[in-house]
Amino acid sequence: MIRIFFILIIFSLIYKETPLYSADLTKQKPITKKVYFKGQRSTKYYFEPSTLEFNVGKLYKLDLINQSDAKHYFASTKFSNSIFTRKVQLTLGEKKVAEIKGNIREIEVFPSYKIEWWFVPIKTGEFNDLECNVKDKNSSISHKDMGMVGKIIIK
Ligand SMILES: [Cu+2]
Repeated sequence: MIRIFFILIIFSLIYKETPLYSADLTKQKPITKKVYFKGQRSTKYYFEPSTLEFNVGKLYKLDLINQSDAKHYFASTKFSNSIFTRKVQLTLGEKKVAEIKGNIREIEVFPSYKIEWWFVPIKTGEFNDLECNVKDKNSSISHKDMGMVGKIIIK
């Protein structure tokens, strides 16, 4: 009888050590980062901060917040090729409106709105291609040429 108990205990210990589950990096508690789109027509548009840093393997919720008078793109091909997107989420106030899933290359946000990009960086690198290619309504100069550029670092 005692021997059977002993065997059962051994079995239960072996079971515990065997990884029968699989780790899902997208189910972590997210780290929130914010980037603001700022500026004014005919003068200057910019990302604040203009340098963003992330770590491989962590789940991030990046809030893209447009506080300016124009629509803007958050676009970096190299960055989007180095992450796994869990979702892009639209909320109005506290209310969830939509979740978009799949590969995302760029996001456009309209004035006074915010969108959340949930992702896990999967490759390290330094990317200097963050930019907004919208053209200024008055001058037709691209926001990129007005200063709306940035750098993303994945460590
Ligand atoms: Cu812009």
